[in-house]
Amino acid sequence: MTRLLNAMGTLIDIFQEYAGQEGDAKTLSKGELKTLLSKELGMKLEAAKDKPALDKIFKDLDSNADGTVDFTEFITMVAVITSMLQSSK
Ligand SMILES: [Ca+2]
Repeated sequence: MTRLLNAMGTLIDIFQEYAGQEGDAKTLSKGELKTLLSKELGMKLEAAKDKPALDKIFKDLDSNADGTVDFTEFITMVAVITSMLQSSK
């Protein structure tokens, strides 16, 4: 397994782990997204005051506005954040 294929496999594993927690196992609910952002990106979104921020992130990611974040929408977020990390390196 090459490093890049390994990294891609990790992205799929992470998405499936959180998407499978409740409801449709192929998409992230808002609650699943919150847990993923918290555990995998260290984002603190637990407090009630953080709800507007979470709502905005979810709405921005849900580009087809179906109320869930699918894998394509998830990897778009990963690509944007990765690009930001790369330009600050
Ligand atoms: Ca969606």
